[in-house]
Amino acid sequence: NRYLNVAMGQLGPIQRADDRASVVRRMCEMMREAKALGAHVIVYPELALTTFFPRWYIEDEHELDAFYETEMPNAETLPLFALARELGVGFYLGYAELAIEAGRKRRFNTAILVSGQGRIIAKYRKVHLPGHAEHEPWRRFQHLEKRYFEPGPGFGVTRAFGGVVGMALCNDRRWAETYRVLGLQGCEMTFIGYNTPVHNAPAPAHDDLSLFHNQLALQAGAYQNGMWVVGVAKAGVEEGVDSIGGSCIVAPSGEVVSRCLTKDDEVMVARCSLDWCAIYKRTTFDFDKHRQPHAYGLIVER
Ligand code: ING
Repeated sequence: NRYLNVAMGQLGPIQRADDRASVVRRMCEMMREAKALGAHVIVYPELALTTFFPRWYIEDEHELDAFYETEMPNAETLPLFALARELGVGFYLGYAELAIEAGRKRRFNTAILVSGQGRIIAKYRKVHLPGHAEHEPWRRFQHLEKRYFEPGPGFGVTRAFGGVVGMALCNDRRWAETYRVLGLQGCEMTFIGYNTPVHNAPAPAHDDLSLFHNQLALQAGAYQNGMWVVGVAKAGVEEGVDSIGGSCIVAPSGEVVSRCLTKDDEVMVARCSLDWCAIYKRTTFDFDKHRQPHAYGLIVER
């Protein structure tokens, strides 16, 4: 049995004044906890180094740039990479990426996969950007991911931790296509960090269902593709805005095998048998045997 011991590194709120060093200290403490619990890898949230800045309409470009990383690792995050190498624990980390490509500034909502040797082995740029691109003052708070990020090129998998691992970010988890594209590449476990406000301005009636919808999406994706799914929140009240917790680890059966119970920094673990994927990928979800792509054209037409 290929067991992968996974830790959720759920973060509580990060306030605007909390510098990256203080957040990295929190994450290092959680990595030590995860190691003590036998974890091989720890999953941190989306945009884990700063407060969720897309909640604000930021006009000054320098003010906006301050929330992005121009290189990774960098001075602030090096301690996390060093600890990963010292403990032999890998990690998934979400952050805002500012890349200068062909002389142009490009901004992505990014996640990286780092090995137990402290080396970046994969990078993912968020595909599904929720919210809006222009200032909408009618909202209690903004959700300007369509303004502050470009969509990434797609979903890939990496051989790591003894299996086939994939990455996604936050809103990606609500779209069946995310999991299917990973599943078609043989993905056995997907890491997904998220920042999800309890209040969804366009549909306030859904606020009471925000935890349910989070878990529903993760469970459906896992079961329908015979893969493990690990969803990890940045939770609690940041600058007056409350975000859900609900971090959980879902088995290929669709069952939740571990969850965080608070809305603060919290480490919870699960012993995940990657071999458990096979009984779903070889029966109910044997894609080659059962799928009918000729009937699915609408999904990729604009
Ligand atoms: N956040 C939210 C998410 O998809 C959202 C945005 C909330 C969209 C509720 C729709 C409904 O979980 C991010 N960062 O994508």
